[in-house]
Amino acid sequence: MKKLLICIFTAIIVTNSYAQTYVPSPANLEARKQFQDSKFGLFIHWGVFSVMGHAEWVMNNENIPVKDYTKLMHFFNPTQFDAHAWVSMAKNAGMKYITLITRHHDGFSMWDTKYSDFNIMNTPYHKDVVKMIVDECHKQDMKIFLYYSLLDWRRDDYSWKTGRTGQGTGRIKQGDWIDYTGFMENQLTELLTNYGKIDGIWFDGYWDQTGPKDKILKVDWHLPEIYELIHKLQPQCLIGNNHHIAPITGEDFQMFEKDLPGQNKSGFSEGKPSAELSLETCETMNNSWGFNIKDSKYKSVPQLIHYMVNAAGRNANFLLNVGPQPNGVIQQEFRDTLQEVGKWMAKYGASIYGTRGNVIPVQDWGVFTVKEKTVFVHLLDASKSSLIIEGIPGKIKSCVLMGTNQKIVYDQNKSQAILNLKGVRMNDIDTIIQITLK
Ligand code: JFZ
Repeated sequence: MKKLLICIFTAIIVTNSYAQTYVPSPANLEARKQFQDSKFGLFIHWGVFSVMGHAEWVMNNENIPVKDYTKLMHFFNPTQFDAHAWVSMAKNAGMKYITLITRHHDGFSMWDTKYSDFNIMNTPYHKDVVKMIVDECHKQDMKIFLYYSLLDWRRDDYSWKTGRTGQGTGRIKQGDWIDYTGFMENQLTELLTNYGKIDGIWFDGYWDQTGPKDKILKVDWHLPEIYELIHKLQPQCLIGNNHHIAPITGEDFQMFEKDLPGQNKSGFSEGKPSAELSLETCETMNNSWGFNIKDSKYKSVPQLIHYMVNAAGRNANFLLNVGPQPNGVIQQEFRDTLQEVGKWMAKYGASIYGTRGNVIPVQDWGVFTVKEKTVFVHLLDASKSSLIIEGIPGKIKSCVLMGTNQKIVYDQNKSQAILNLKGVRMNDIDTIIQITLK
């Protein structure tokens, strides 16, 4: 009994001290830097929901009972899936990391897990997709992040009664929260033990247990324990959580869903961009995350490049999503767009990779990215004939149109630089002026 009490007290002290005093390991700090340098990633929303072609919220939106939804498992057979082709596609698009759904809100596990029967090994496909993709990423020097949903529309032990969603999936039994959080810890332990190096965990679903108005949390997510577990298993592993509030202790990057940091256009992102954490924003290629056969509202190549440039200028990575089809093929429209973005990245990537944003304030005509002594001016508004720039961190040595020898006429005084763009050939997507400082 005494021993047990001591154990409980130490556990409380350890978790509390973790919650207050998370000190990222040197490996973690280095990983944050590399993450910021990588700038562009591929988000993959894939699972049994893909079979229905109505995106990843179908179970909730169509109130499909658990016992019926479970049947989808028997139809998931992506015979044309080719991990090598997917990772190569991301590489050719100029992406440096992949964030893969391992378990979305429908509770389907895309890997060989001991802790749920609703998993990829019980499909006709019968292969560990997480392993196939992680292995291929390791081979191709692509960083790999794993998306893991805190919310579950299927399990009885999830606190579904207090949830905002998942009320129509026919659950009757009351949740058992300790069982549920233990289940998540077991699954995360598998993911961080059996697959080699994992670069990050991308949590989602926290918001399900907050009041829509009061934002009061209805459950204890056990985040200090979960975050500590992850950092204990893999100290370099970066933790992010799509909770839409200010970062919580133990997190290493902050994410903005369908939003440039600081804009909160979606109304989702209430947390102010953090100055210490790495930032990321994710966006869809059409209007859906998971495969949606009815969605053909594709964003154009210039739109997506603008989004990436705008993210980089605000010091954030861009995580661009695809929702692969149930046969394992990523649709042609997405592949074509990614190929075009890749061509742009091959030409102008030096103005994006390894740079930092927010060094010079964002303008209504564009943004700046900075790398050591180089400032890249990204002019996204081709109607400008001159630019007045305040806050350039040094004296200008040279100023050229990126990728050419064409000199830009400029004048710099103490407070500002004026660039004269008369006669400068504007680029339809992004006119990049490369300034080298003394
Ligand atoms: C979440 C997921 O629900 C979605 O399926 C996708 O994975 C995306 C990247 O992240 O999006 C949200 C987050 C919050 C709400 C809705 C969708 N919300 O607060 O209602």
